[in-house]
Amino acid sequence: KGDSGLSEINLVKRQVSTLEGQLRALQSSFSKYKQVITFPNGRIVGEKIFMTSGYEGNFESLKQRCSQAGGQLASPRNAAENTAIHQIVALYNKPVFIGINDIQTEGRFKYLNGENIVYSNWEPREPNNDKGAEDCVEVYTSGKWNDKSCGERRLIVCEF
Ligand code: 291
Ligand code: CA
Repeated sequence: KGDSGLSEINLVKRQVSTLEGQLRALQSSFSKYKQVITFPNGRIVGEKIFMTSGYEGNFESLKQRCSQAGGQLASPRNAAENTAIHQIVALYNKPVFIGINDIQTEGRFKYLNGENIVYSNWEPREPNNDKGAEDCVEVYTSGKWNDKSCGERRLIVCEF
């Protein structure tokens, strides 16, 4: 046996340090790719990426486009996520529909998965279900929310 245990250890040490170098290179490459893909139409918050393609359509059409792309309509669950969406709204100067609605039960706003919302950012006096016909939610250029008819056309923002 002799010193074969020691040379095994040295072999593993060399492999670890090779992997450490490869990991550092991958991390720096990944961080550059994140910068590139978010310029200028995307934002990263934690694990989520928010992105617009510039497409505009009604709620159903936006929902379809996002899932077709492997994501879903942006569904802000906290202030940081709302800020990211607001920044995209401000960039285009166009309000967006988000993945929240009260289609199922008037006045009970839910995410697309049916869960009750955990965060909101309503404009004062909203939601008002104007004309009894507002079940979708738009983010104004102020970042505040308004309930709006799902048939209106709005800018798309998906989350991935
Ligand atoms: C008023 C408010 C909103 C409402 C909106 C729409 C306008 O804001 O009552 O809560 O969602 O009217 O009813 O609809 C159309 N088609 O213009 C108006 C300010 C932008
Ligand atoms: Ca409204």
